[in-house]
Order: sequence, then structure tokens, then C-alpha cells
Amino acid sequence: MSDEPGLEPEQRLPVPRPPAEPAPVERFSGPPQTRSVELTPERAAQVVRQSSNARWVGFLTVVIVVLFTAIYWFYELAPLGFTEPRLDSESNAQQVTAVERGYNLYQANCARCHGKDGEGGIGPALHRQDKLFAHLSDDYIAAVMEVGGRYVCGNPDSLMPVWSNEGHPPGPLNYVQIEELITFIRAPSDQTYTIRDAELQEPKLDPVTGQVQTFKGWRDVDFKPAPGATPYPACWADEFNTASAAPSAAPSGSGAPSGSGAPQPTSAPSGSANATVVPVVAQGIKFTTTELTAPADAPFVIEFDNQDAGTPHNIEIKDSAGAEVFKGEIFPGVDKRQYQVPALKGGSYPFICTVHPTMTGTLTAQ
Ligand code: HEC
Ligand SMILES: [Cu+2]
Repeated sequence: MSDEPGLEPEQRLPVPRPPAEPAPVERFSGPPQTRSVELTPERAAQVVRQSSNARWVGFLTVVIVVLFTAIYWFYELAPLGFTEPRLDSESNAQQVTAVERGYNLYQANCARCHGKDGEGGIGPALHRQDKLFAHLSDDYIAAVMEVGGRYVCGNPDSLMPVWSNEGHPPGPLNYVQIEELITFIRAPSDQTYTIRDAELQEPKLDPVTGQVQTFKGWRDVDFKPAPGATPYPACWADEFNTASAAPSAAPSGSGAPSGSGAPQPTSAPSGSANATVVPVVAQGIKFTTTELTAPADAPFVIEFDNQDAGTPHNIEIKDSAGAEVFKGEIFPGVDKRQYQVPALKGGSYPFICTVHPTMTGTLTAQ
């Protein structure tokens, strides 16, 4: 506002205008003095304090972000080999769980034929290092589970059924359970696992000691087959029929299955006409007679009757030191063979089935 004569019409009116009053300080376009307010010392101090607070806040934010990043880096990736990376330890934990579940599945479904520790029985042994090394691979076991025992040697009467629910006909186990079984069968022997309740996943306690029950994997991670060793045959039964003849019968060649490892030259055929006949029956993966008597110092005949349909058996006689004295031909039941056994010195000889080392008995020559 001003009173100078100007261009505006009302400024040219004759009526004198009241003297201009100073505008109140609060007005938007305040007089110059209100705009040039000086900071009081208190206000200045406050501004300084506040800005230092703001710097602290900024600093702490940066510190927190940096710390979080660093801690997360260690947690997630574990650089410099400090601990296990999280994903690794997570997958290890999952592997342990799979092995422990696989153990229960194995004990429930497979142990009755393959043995509690995979030592074999009706079915072939599974825990052997030479087999686990390459033969019993993930893919192979998965195929056996899906096709059943006939996948192994092409035997349509195989005693092992289809296990996978994707097989024909569908078996009882789903693909997760098959995975767990495979993880269990191939679990490394340098790790100890906990036996857990199949339902609750609680560790099982030994009823006597109260200790948590544990088991170890089968596969020795450091196992290397002997140099030049033949790989395990695709069909497990070939191991007994061809491969195992080699170590015992090297000098006598492929020859007769009977007496190939005998200490004395075999004279069985000539003596068999009037030789003693000892009957032996195998049934249910057992010898029904475990105590045999035969004449000493004379060849004799074992009439071996394999009553287990589809399951190969034989009789292998050892001396007291465990060396092989006689090994009969292995053949699947139901069938019979006459084994010509060479003369044995008086004494007692343990005998087994080569395929099923759990089938044992004692032969007494007297
Ligand atoms: C009824 C008895 C029986 C049961 C139960 C059984 N198997 Fe078998 N299994 C066999 C027989 C017999 C063979 C040999 C196949 C053949 O030649 O007929 C075999 C073969 C195998 C083989 C191949 C072995 C080799 O040396 O090539 C694997 C692996 C196997 N079984 C795994 C299992 C698993 C895992 C289970 C449990 C889910 C199981 N089996 C349950 C009888 C059984
Ligand atoms: Cu046998």
C-alpha cells in the first residue's frame, strides 16, 4: 500500500484516505523486520542439537544395514568356510530325514527278504561295497522298484514284487518313499542316524539302556574296487554261477561243478555207484536238516532237493578253517541235483548255501 498518486482510479479520488496503518506482523507479506528475524542463541543451539540427532539416526541406520548384510552373508553363504551355508545344511537335514524314513520303510518292506542289515536272505545281499559302488545306483534301484524283481535277471517268476505305485501292476510305495529307500540304501557309512518312530518321528530308545537307537549307512564312501576287478554283473545270480567259479577252480578249469575245489583229485564218478547217498532239502531259505553224517575217507553223494521255487541254492562244504572243500552247482528250485562229493577226512565240516550265507549246517565225516 502507498499513498503516492498513481495509475489506479481510487487513488485519484479526492477523499483523503486514512493513514496507512502498519500491517500486523502475522500477515503473509510481512514488513521487512519480521522477515529478517535473527536466530536467538537458544534456537541456534536447538538447531545444532537437532541436526546432530539426525546425523545419529542416519549413522545408526547405516550401521544396522551394514551389520544385517554382513550377518546375513555369513548366515546364508558362510563365506571363508566359517560354518555350513544355510542351503547346504538345510539339504543335509533333509537328507538325514530321508535316510531315517528310508530305514523304517526298508525294515517294514524289504528286511524280510534282504536281511535286516542288507546281508541278504531270500533276496540278494544289498549292503556289499562292490555292489553299492556302481551296481546299486540310484537309477538302477528306482528301475528295480518300478519293474520288480524281473528287471534284475529277467526272471518272470521273480519273488520280488513291483514296489512303485507307478509300476504295472502298481505297488504300495509312492515316489517319495522310493526316493527315501534309495537314499537309505546308499547312505554313507561314516554317518550315524537315529532310529525314529515311523509315525511320530520321535527317536526310539533302547528298552534296556535307555539310549537313543542309531544305525549307520552301508556305503563306504572311500571304497574303490580292486584294480582290474570285473564290475558287478548286471544279474546278481551270475556272480555265483560264473564269476565265483574262477577263484576256487582256477587249476581244474570250468570242468564239473562238483569237487572243483577238492584237495584230492576227484574220483567220485567211479565210486558213485555204491556210494552213500545223503539227502538234503532246502526249503524257506533253510536247510531242513542241519546235521549231516557221511562216511569218512570215501566219496559220497549228496542228493540236494531245492524246494524254493525261483530261488537258487547250493551246498558249499568248508573245512574247519573256512576254506572251501566242495562247492555244488547253484540252481533255482524246485529242482534236484546229485552232488558227487570227494572223500573227506574224518571230522566236522560246516556247510552253507553260497547264495545265502545265512543257510548253514554241519556235516560230520566219520
Ligand atoms: C519277497 C522277497 C523280497 C522282498 C520283500 C524284497 N525283495 Fe528285493 N529282491 C528279491 C529277490 C528274490 C531279488 C532278486 C531278483 C531276481 O533275480 O529274481 C531282489 C532284488 C532286489 C534288488 C536288486 C539287487 C541286485 O543285486 O541287483 C534290489 C535293489 C532290491 N531287491 C531292493 C528291494 C527293496 C528296496 C525292497 C523293499 C521295498 C525289496 N527289495 C523287497 C526279493 C525281495
Ligand atoms: Cu540258498
